[in-house]
Amino acid sequence: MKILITGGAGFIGSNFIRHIISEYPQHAIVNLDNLTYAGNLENMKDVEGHPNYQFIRGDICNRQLLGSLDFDAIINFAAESHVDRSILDSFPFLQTNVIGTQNLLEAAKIRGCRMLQVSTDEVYGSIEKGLFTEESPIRPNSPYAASKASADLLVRAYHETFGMDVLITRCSNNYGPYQFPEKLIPLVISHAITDKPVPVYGDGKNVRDWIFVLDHCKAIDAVFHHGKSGEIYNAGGKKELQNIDIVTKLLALVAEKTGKDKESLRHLITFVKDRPGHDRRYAIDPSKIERELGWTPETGFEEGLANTVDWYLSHRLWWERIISGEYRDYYKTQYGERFSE
Ligand code: NAD
Ligand code: TDX
Repeated sequence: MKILITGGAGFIGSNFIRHIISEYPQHAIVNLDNLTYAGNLENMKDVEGHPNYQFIRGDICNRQLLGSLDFDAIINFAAESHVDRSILDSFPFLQTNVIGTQNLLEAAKIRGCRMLQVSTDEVYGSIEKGLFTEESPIRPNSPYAASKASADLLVRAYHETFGMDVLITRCSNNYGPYQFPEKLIPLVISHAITDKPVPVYGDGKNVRDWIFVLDHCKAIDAVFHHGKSGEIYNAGGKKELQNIDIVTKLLALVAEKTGKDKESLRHLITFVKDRPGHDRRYAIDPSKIERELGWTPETGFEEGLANTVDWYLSHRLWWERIISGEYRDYYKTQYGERFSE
């Protein structure tokens, strides 16, 4: 089977392609990615030249390009993925996450093929107690989440209207190798290594459910190969933590692995102005995918987090290259005022 994987040069997409290439020698992969600030060909270095792998630089909003490609299924990872950036400027989010997804649906419709949409738990909004199930209403609170929810609605509509073979996965917060250092975990690790202030939004008590990226990839694999058409599957790590606790854990891990002083690293924690519309808690019930497809998260949180810190320590050049250039302007816009306050 020839699978069109979009956004495969980003964090989760690149981990997913590596997983598919090692587990499914019968699948050929076409990675379509337009290499935004978050796309990085270095993420794919180890599969470049593999006979089952092809990279095409292109935009999922380009209908003509999609019409010219040959594939038997689509898995859509391509997205603008950072909530803070969607607050600074939501236009690229609407363009890629909504229009791009619609283009892919059209391309899948023409070819009569299966399409899996990689979505997020953020579409459900915030929950104080209990867990979100696939039946929970969608109540997105950020422009990012609203764009992902809109895409999910289009996927649903194409199934209902055209009988298309579609699937949706909604996963919680991922962490692991190759995550862009604007996201909390790699941002904390890189700042601890370089002794920079670690910004914690608000009171630091917002809760996220964390999952190791390979477990997310295995969930998508299970849904793609065995999921029931038209269905939504939640995937989560069953590991809820307040931000301040995960930040403290990461600083302790960096201290342990580098010999830096633990107390000095703790002093890097800087509480800054909160993210507007900041969801208080995400918590997801993955029992449907566990029951129906036999998937469950396999990587223990302590093990996954320690491996992640090791990866950033041994791939310093990878993230140092990223945090120069365009990243500096973004960082100044996003954090400059917050730190001065
Ligand atoms: P990422 O930002 O690291 O990667 C996104 C990739 O998409 C990049 O390679 C980028 O170049 C590409 N891209 C962006 N716009 C494009 C366009 N118009 N055409 C082609 N390619 C384009 O994101 P990620 O964290 O790997 O997330 C991947 C998917 O998983 C997203 O759909 C995101 O919403 C979803 N998701 C992420 C998380 C998480 O914790 N990171 C959790 C749940 C769901
Ligand atoms: O500097 C920071 N300080 C801070 O306190 C950053 C970048 C984040 N935070 C907080 C905000 C969140 O409560 O940490 C938490 C995690 O933040 P992010 O890493 O930005 O992730 P989040 O907003 O939870 O969204 C992520 O999970 C769901 C991904 O970026 C999305 O793509 C995915 O859909």
